[in-house]
Amino acid sequence: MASLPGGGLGRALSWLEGAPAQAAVPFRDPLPIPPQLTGARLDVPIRLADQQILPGEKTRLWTFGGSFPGPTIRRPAGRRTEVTFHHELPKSVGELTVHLHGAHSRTQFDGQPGGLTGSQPFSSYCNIPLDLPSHVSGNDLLIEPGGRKRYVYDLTEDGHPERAAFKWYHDHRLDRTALHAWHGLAGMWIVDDAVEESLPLPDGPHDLQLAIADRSFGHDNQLTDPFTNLRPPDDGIVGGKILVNGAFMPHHRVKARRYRLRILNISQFRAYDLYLAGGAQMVQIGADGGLLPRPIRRSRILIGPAERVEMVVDFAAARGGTVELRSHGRRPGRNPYGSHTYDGPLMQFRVDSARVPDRSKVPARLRPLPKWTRHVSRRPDHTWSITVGGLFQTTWLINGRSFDPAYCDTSPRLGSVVTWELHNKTAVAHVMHLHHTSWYLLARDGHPPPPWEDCLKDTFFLYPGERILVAGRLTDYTGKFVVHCHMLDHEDHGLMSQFRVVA
Ligand SMILES: [Cu+2]
Repeated sequence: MASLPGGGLGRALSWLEGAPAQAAVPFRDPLPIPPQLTGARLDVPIRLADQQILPGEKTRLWTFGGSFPGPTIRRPAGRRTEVTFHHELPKSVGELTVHLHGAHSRTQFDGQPGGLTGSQPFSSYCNIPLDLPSHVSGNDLLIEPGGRKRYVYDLTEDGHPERAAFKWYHDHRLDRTALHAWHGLAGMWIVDDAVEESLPLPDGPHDLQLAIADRSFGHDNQLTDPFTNLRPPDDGIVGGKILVNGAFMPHHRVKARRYRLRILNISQFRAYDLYLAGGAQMVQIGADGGLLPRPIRRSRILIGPAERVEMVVDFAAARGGTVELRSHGRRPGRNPYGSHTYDGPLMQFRVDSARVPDRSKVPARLRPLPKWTRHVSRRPDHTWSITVGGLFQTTWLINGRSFDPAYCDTSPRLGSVVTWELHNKTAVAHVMHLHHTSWYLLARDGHPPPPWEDCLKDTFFLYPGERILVAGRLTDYTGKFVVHCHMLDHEDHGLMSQFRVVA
C-alpha cells in the first residue's frame, strides 16, 4: 500500500541533507515520450521490460511493446487499423484482453473481460457460472500466454470517419484489470481527422501527451503488491509516487509559445485536481470524446481515472521561468472523489527564455456537438443502480448483480439513441465508463452539466447518492458491451454489467 502520502513526504525526504543517494528527486528526469506507431498493420508484443523509474535498480514491468506507457498509436480517422498483440509475458500472468478505451469497436475487438479459465479457476468477487461455453463467457476472445490476437479497428462511426480524440488502450481481464494495469499494461492512442487539422491548434512537437499514474515501490524499486484482501466499499489502491509517462515527476523543456497538452489519468483509483503554478493559464479545448464546442478557461480541472482532458497552455507567459503542473488536494463542498485528490506537483515545464514566433491559436469555436445530441429524450430507458452487497464477502453490484459475462441487463436496438440513468446508491464516488460509443451527459441530479461536461465523454464521475443521465447513439455494431466503474478495484470487484445491442 502507499507508504508516502501524495509524494509530499518523499519530496521532503529527498531534499534532506544526507538523504540516501537512491532518493527520487522531483523534476530531475526528463519527460519520456513513448514511441509512436502510425502504420495500418501493427504488431505489439506484450512483454516484460525493466524501466528506469527511480534511481538505482530498474523496475520490472509488464508492458505493451517494452515501455510503460506502451507505444502511442496515432492514426487518421476512417482508416482501418489492425493491431496484433502477442502475449509474451510469463504463463503465470494468465490470459489478457485489450480494450481500446473511448473507441467504437466491434464486440469481439472490444476487450471482453472473459470468464473463468484453467489459470483463473474461480472469482472472489464476481458470480460466474461454471462451465459457460467459451463464446458465452468470452474466453474465446482472450489472449493466452504465448498466443496472439488481431484486433481490427475501423475508426469509423455510422458510415463516416469517427471524430478525432485522445484515447488509450489497456488490459480488461476479469478480476485482474487492476493488477495488470498496475504492472504497466496501458498505452495511449490518438485519432486525428480533417476537422482538427483545419484548426490552428498547436501541433507536432507542441502537441504533448501526458499519462498520469500513481504507483508504490518497495525498497528494491519493484512495484508493491497491494491487491490483498480489500473488499468493497474499502477497496481502492493509491500509489505513493506520481509518474508522468512512466517517469517520476519529470520535467520537460518547452518553448515560450502555445502547447496542446493531452492529459490522461491512468491511475487505478486516484483523481487529480489539476492546476498550473508559475503564470501560465489552462484553456480547456477537449475531453474524452475530442474537442469541445468552445474553449473554456479553467483554473482547476478535476480528472478521474480513465478521463482525458485537453488544454492549450501558452508558456510565453512564463518565458525563462518554470511552470508546475500540480494537483490540489482539497476541494470545498461534497467530497469524496473515491480517494482524496492528490496534493502536490506532477511535473515541471522549463520554459526557454527566447521569444519565438507562434502562429497557433485557440479558435473561439472548436467543434459542434453531433446533431443527435439536440433531440435526446430525457426520460431514461434504463437505470443502472450501484450498491454494495453480501454479508461476509461484500462485492459491488449493479442492479443487484456482480459481473457475469453471460448476463446482459438491457438490450437496446441497433441504430437507436438511448437515454440511461446511472444512480450511485453507495457512500463513495465512482467513475462510470460506458463502452460502444461516446456518450452525452444530459443532467446531474436533474441539473444541466457544467460547460466542460456539455460534450461527448465516455467516463463520468458519479458522486454518492447522485443520479446522472447520459445518452448514446448505438450504430454499426451489435453484441455485448460492458458498463463499469473505472476505479479498477471496483471494476474487478463486481462493479460491471453489460448491455447487448440487438439488430
Ligand atoms: Cu467505483
